Amino acid sequence: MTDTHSTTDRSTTETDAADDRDPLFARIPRRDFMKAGAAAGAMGSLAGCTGLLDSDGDQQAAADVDASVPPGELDDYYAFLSGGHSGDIRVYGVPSMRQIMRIPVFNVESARGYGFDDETHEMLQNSGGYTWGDTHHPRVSQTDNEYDGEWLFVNDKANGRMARIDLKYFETDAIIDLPNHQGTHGACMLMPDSRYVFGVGELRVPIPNDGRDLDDPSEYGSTLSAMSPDPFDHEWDVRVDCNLDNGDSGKEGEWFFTTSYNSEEGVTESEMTAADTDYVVAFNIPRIEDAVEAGEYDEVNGVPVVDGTEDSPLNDDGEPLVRYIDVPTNPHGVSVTPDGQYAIASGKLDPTCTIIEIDQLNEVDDPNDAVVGRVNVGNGPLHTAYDGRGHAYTTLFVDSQVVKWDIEAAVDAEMGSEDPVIEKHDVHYSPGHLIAAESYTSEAQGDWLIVLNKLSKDRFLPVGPVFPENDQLFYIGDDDAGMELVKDTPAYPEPHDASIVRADRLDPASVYDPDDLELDFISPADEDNFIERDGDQVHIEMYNQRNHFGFEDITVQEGDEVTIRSTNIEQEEDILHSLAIPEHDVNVKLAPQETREVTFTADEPGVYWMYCAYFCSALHLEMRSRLLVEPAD
Ligand code: RUQ
Ligand code: CUA
Ligand code: CA
Repeated sequence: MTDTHSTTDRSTTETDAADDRDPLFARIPRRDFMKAGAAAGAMGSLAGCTGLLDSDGDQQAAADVDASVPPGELDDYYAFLSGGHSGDIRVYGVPSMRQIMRIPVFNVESARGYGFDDETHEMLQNSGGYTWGDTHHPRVSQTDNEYDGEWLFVNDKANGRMARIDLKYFETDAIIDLPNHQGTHGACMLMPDSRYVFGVGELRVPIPNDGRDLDDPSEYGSTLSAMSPDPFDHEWDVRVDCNLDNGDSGKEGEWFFTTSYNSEEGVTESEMTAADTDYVVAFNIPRIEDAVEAGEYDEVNGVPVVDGTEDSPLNDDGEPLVRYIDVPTNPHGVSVTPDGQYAIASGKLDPTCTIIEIDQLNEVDDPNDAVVGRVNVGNGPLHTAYDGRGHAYTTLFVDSQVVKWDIEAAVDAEMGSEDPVIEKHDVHYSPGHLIAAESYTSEAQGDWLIVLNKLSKDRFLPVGPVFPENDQLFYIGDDDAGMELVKDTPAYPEPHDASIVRADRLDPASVYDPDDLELDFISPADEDNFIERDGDQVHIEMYNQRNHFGFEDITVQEGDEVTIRSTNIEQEEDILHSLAIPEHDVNVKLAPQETREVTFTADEPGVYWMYCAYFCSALHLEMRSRLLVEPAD
């Protein structure tokens, strides 16, 4: 053993204040990472490393990194991964890559009763009534360019929505339907303080999309939508003619960047790939706010829409609202470096990444003069992450590799040079996003990197023609040894992006605070528990606990509309109950101190056993009461 390294110790040194700030931090056990030099040779070949080259051009062996988290120990990081068209968010621990939880967002999900109780059902109904969504970009709120652990926001690429997840409860608590979007793709907040949540509209449509201009694509457009985080409200849109794809924020509260792959304003693949260049679109947020303030907008679908198109009079003066920077054809990801200096766009159809110096946008007349570098990374560059030590890591979809390159070297090198490339590492296979720990903040941790591969091919036991994705964990903390692949993790389709957040930045509740809930707490006191009839509506309030519901029998009439409100009065963490009613599609989760309400129609006479679906005690199966539905006369 030649060297010892502990990621936990590292975070402790950097943030001693965290120990005082957050009692959770103290609960995270210390783990030592052993890097055994003796094992280095074996690991190098095991990892299939194609490339860290030393000065003589010889391949170096990667070091051995232990990413295991033994039973009973906790991870150093949370990773929040999007579930793609599963519509949810998955929570992993890093580095174990154990899936700890799923958070349903745009999907109805029975294990957590999401979409079944009246509140979550109405939230889904009131945001369009869709039964699915396509989550891509989960982003955690920041204060001073650091994760504050308050909220997670995520887009719905399927139906043009944004959702907010409350990280106190790991639950979706608000969804906004963006009326001028069809397909909200990129998602991010305005940094440093998450003042706006941005949803980036990908698919160009007529605005409003009410039957006008059906076959006149030149009239279509896209918008960038801005929402306030809390309360979660839609504030304004900016309209552009091109499409918009991925997005990321500068660190100074001024610029927000998106890519556009359809500057052609085409509708077919060949039209959308016709031009040699497309855009990075840079939105000047204070200028847009001024325009909104001055009433310089049209209201469309109830939303102030500011004209940010290239010919807009608002873009005429010395300080345009929106700047259009030419980049090689059909770019995809754009991400801002942890120091806030550069926005880096990945070329997708072009083998380069383009480096834009953000400060320059306030200086130059021609926004193309803000382009300070272009590095040739390889085929199909999609997304770029950072280690905080001056390196960028870009996924190469076509080459099935991750390429590590030096950002300053790329600024110094000639445009299109390969020289800044340090290392290329195979991944398995066809990577989309990659995410380094806290790389979306100014506090990039530089230890773990997750690569989200679209194809897994031969990496797991076969499960039929629908393959899992492959989320690969890399250790990137040792620049001498190079990137090291440490884990393959199968993923249900299909994660796109993620945020990796130091565990001590979150402070989740383990039981509900009844004051946080809209519905009143129902105690076991007699006066709290009642069955009330008003015409053919029956309202029931009852508590529940191990091992019974507040009423042993509830009798209603065939055709009654029945509302049951129930509180799980347990104070002990991890003791959940539920209220499930067979043949009535009723399935409400009740965590400790939680109150929920559900409404259904008792449309068939008979006996129905209301039961608890969480295994809550040895008498869990006996935790059941009867719903007696009397036949109508
Ligand atoms: S975008 S990799 Cu939303 Cu790249 Cu999926
Ligand atoms: Cu309560 Cu099972
Ligand atoms: Ca194009």
